[in-house]
Amino acid sequence: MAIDQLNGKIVAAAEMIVHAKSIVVFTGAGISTESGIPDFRSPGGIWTKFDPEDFTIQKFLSSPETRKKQWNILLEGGLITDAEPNKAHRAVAELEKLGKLTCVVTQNIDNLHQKAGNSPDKVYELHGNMRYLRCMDCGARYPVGEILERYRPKNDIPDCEFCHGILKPDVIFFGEMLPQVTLKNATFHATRCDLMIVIGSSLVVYPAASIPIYAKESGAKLVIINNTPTPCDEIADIIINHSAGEVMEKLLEETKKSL
Ligand code: CNA
Repeated sequence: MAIDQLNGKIVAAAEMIVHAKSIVVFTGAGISTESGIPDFRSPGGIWTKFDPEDFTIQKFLSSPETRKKQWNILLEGGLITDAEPNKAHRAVAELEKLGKLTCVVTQNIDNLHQKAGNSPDKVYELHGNMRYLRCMDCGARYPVGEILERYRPKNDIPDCEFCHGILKPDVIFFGEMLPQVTLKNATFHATRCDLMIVIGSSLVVYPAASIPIYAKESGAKLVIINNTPTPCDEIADIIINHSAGEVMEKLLEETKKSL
């Protein structure tokens, strides 16, 4: 994208932010690639290495062998890391500090919005959070690090310390329902905001990808910041096909000039 064109789009998007009364930011794996976490669909992404068919809740529950395979995918896939938030996460957190953010709706499971400084009660995680594990029998929730310390040396599938039930990452597997209260809250804010900013999502995973569509259908302006085209481009007001970190940093600078 030519620099002039990029700057023009950033100025226009900043103007939308300045005038908006309620902004919802919707994020996907693309916001975290600059923190070193691979996304799903880019070259080198997780689905170029692993088969999504191996990642269903049915397989997870079917046998210890399939669970072990999934645990190894999670460990090798780069989703459990000590990654740090990047410029894009920090810009989103700064929008909250400036009083310009109603909430973040994220498909990510990496906890980086909270780590960047967004209030946990303003982050709606549609697909859960990889930093935690939950016992499928008694519901006990564990920080993932604690369990990995037990898992790594023996390479044995961890179970619940209290009831020896199956421990599952506290994330949504294929075939599982999204957390309904979170989805309801996210939809509520999407249908009432006047500006929706999508950052780093292919917008092909449903029902999450409905959120920007609900916003647009309810009258909000839609800005999409993503390296590659999305199926929602035709309804967007501004499309910026460029790096999320660079764009968000510039967008924040430009917005601050007029606040
Ligand atoms: P996706 O389908 O992998 O799409 C990511 C999009 O981001 C692609 O269109 C890329 O072109 C784009 N992209 C990648 N890097 C950048 C960048 N630096 N700047 C701008 N755009 C970029 O991921 P979605 O989030 O759309 O799909 C939803 C899945 C991915 C959810 O179920 C997530 O849980 C899952 N996921 C999450 C993480 C994470 O938590 N960090 C990592 C990998 C997958």
